[in-house]
Amino acid sequence: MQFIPELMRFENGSIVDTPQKMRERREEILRIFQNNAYGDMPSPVPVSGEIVEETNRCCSGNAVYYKIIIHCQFENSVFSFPVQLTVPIKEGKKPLIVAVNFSDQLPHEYIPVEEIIDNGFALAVVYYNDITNDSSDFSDKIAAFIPRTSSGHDAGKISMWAWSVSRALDYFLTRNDISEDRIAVIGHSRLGKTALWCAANDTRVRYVCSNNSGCMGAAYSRTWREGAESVSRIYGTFPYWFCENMKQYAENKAPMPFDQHMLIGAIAPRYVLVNSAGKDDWADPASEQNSCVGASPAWQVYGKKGYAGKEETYEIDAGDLNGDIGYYKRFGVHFLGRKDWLNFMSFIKNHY
Ligand code: GTR
Repeated sequence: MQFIPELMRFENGSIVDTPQKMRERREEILRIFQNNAYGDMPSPVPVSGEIVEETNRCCSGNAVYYKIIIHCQFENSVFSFPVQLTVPIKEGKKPLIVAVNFSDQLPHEYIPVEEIIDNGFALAVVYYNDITNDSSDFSDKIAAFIPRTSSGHDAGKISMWAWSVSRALDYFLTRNDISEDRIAVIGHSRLGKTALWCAANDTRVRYVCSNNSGCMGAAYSRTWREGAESVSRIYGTFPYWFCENMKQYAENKAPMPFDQHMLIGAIAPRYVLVNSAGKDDWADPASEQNSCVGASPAWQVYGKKGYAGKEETYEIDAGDLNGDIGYYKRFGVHFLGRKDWLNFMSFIKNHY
């Protein structure tokens, strides 16, 4: 695989060395990823939320649980999807973590609701199959509302899932119990890729955690190693996550105009936590860490530090949660667990 991208250089060759230029570079990077990787991010549409279930008995009386239907108004029809919102019972506006997840079950093995509530966070769960199926079927749910064209960069499924988180935010930000400047998004694996892509596009997301997101998530493709997923493998198995233009890179027919430090860099100067797992070779923990290092100049141009951890590969159960970009490699396998959540909540609180 050949690579041409430099984070801090525009496509026309000029250097990115001021915050204003970085903001422009961000636009360019988003366009590069839309045109060559994830496909277009669908446009926003007017949104409303309808509460269909509510109980204050949640978490043994510590939280209010709401089931809400988000209605997205397209030109001639409405696309609706459910979200679950759990809000601690206490005064004032609460920070919100939106988890885009593999299940609508709650609690779920990936989501320790009670502990999240005890830490003072409101929690919203978006179930990805409610948005569009994780398959090559582009006729279901939101996919049916987005016309397919011959552009080569129609929205892939990751863009659709990311879009839905932003539409849920449109609604959450109308509520008076949610703190608009403390919005976080978390996702695991393919949904960790989704969380990063959502945060890159949506500047209302102040904190993002990609958990074990690997190839086309946080992992730097340039430092790919044997045993890890490659761009060719991921596109070969899951072409529908992406757009058709990615095929040429998967087949090594053209140099890749992006790498994942650029995706992370597009989130600057906001906060990114990259969580890896020691036994998750497929997601390439060392390359996930390398992207953090590679993305840092996007923060430095704002006078911030970016990644503040080690450059050498971390041992197990080590990392840094203090930088603007955090990185942690926990013990164990591909999973979103309690330790990952504790890290994310600490990371957020470190950056209030
Ligand atoms: C794997 C895929 C990874 C990762 C993972 C997951 O099969 O190759 O990129 O996304 O699935 O989402 O669990």
